[in-house]
Amino acid sequence: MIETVLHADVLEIVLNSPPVNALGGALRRDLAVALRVASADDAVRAIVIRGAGKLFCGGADITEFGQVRAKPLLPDLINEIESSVKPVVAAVHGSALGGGLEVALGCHYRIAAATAKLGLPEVSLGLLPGAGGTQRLPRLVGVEAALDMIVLGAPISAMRAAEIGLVDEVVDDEVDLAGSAIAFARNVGAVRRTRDLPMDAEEQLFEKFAARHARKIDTLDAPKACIAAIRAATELPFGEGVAHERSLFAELVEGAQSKALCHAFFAERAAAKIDNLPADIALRPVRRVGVIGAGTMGGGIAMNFLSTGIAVTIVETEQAALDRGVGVIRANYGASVARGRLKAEQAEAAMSLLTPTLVFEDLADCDLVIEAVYENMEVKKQIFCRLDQVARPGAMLASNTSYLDIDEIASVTGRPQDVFGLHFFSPANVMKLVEVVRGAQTSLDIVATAMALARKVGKVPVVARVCHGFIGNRMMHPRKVEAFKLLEEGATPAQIDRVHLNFGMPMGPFQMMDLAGCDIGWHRDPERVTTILEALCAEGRWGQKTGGGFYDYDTERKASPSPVAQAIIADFRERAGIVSREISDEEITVRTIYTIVNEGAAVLEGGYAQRSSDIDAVGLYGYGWPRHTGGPMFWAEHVGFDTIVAGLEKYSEELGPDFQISPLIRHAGSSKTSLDRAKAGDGACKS
Ligand code: 3H9
Repeated sequence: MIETVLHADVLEIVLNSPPVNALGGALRRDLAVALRVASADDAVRAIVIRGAGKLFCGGADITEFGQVRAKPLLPDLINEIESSVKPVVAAVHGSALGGGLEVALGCHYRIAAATAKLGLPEVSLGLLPGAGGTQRLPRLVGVEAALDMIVLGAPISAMRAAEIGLVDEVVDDEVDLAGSAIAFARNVGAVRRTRDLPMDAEEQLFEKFAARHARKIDTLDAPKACIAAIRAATELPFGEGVAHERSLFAELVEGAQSKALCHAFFAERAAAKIDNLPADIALRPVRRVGVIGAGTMGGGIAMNFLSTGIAVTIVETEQAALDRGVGVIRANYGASVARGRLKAEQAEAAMSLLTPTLVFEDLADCDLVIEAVYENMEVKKQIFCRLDQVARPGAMLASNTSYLDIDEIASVTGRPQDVFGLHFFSPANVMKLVEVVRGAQTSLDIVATAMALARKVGKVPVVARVCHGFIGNRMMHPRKVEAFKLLEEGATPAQIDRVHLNFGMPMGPFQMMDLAGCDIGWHRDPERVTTILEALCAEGRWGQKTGGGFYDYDTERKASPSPVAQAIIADFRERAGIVSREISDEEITVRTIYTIVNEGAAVLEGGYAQRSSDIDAVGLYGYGWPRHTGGPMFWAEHVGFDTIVAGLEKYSEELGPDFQISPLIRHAGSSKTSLDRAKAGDGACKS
């Protein structure tokens, strides 16, 4: 856990607790012992604390939250570091996050490698820095910079840290950080305790900050508590401020939002794991990726690889489409450069890795080929048939289909073991979710390679099995069906969308349709009107792009309720002989949110997802499900599966005879257990 090396009169203490040097009970105990030994040893004049492996420290051990924590507690340990009469220097490389940065703040000086990141991201776990961070950081860097770091939670670079006074020296990466820190510690004069630094702040700073970030803060407990704790730093002596911070932390850690956000953190990481994967499985090398189709999806997919330094061959059938696709990729990079998110030379480097071509045979040297053409089984089969002739032996062959049968696609090739689904979400260069769809014959090393590759390009991959719509689209399907039925029965688009916005979704179903285009999948015959959607399309209301869909849009694309759309809906009801009725928000919640949960349970029950937290990751990263609820399955467990079932039963008539309550969710509800346990524990519910 702790290694110590004496360099003449400076003791180097190394935190060594893989994978992230999290400050669990054992590491805290060993660090406290090392500090006491150093303080008692006359040969030691100064101390350096650094991390082994790829980072300084990832913070408190999140798995300990909600349990009795062993002494010393982190705040006490950090007080002990700060109280040392011998200078203590933190040498930060990789990351110093959360409790890790709080340890560094307890040290008297901090030096950092140029590539290091420093942050207090506790807010994204529904917490605040609970080991003195809210009291020390504002004393060191000022209230304004502290508010940014603590309330918004984004880590900063070593350079920025030096600018605001968080670190005392930045060391180039080629220079030996430990050596520099030891020299620094040897030469530094007296100790300098952050807790003793003076504190002042302009009173309105807090109000201004809260107003500026109202949208981010509004429904969340942690950002408000962070602001309150920093305010306490400006009003109370250090000791009292720390006590206030501690009580706010204790409240948050017991709260529903923090539990949900910690669940989301682990759900994302659990999703990357493949059940029963042999530890020694060899991954296939992926040096060049082929993308078939340079449309919006193909271009977005290509960008993920280009941005990570992986060469891409992109194939189209016509020069104009190819030029258009390459133009969009170039424009997207240009926009990132203009916004300061990317350097011009990085954009150029990415573009230089792109090979556009009209020659299908150019895919021959690709290690992975991703087909991204429109959703038509016959077209996809033709492409895979051709791909089978062209691709080199061992190449991984993926379809980006959103719902088609991967096994049927694989069946036209002589190598079904190499075929799988790689379902990106639109816009593919932005959305984090990727479903890695494992066909009946897909070999395990392909799945493992695809998962690792997706992580490498910054995605959150989730393993899915073949079913219509896989995990995400299948789970969300009932929401669309019920939203349209509710519209027919008497609800308005704005009412249904409001229920979803209040729930925390970034958009309601009708806002989403207007954004994507109401005409997607429309048969283009204005005379044939059998649904409200067809009625809108027939009137040229195709969504934002035509200035109107379910809502009207002004030139800035700002939405307002549409009397025209309402009249079209009313006319449709009249023709269909439907007498509209008042619909409650509760009914909308049950029919468009509980039904998502129910379908998610059916996905798990059928074995199409490995675990219920994977379904949460899909909701969070593919559909903007509110993170502070933990995802659809976690939220439902919190609400109570029996409550979900009771709601669905109450509206069974409205849901119709085809709607089935998942036996798994019933079982979990009646036995008051989790979905995973219900699935594992009861033979009747196993898939
Ligand atoms: C805190 O500090 C509270 C204090 O203010 C007050 C206390 C009183 N604990 O992400 P990776 C696991 S709150 C336990 O894949 P990377 C992770 O689950 C904390 N486990 O690696 C995974 O396990 P597995 C504030 C942790 O290299 C493995 O380590 N700190 C923790 O891509 C590898 O993780 C944060 O919010 C932890 N703190 O990224 C930082 N961190 O292999 C949270 C990670 O079984 N951590 N694990 O799946 C991170 O952001 C990233 O892990 C980090 C490394 C950037 C450090």
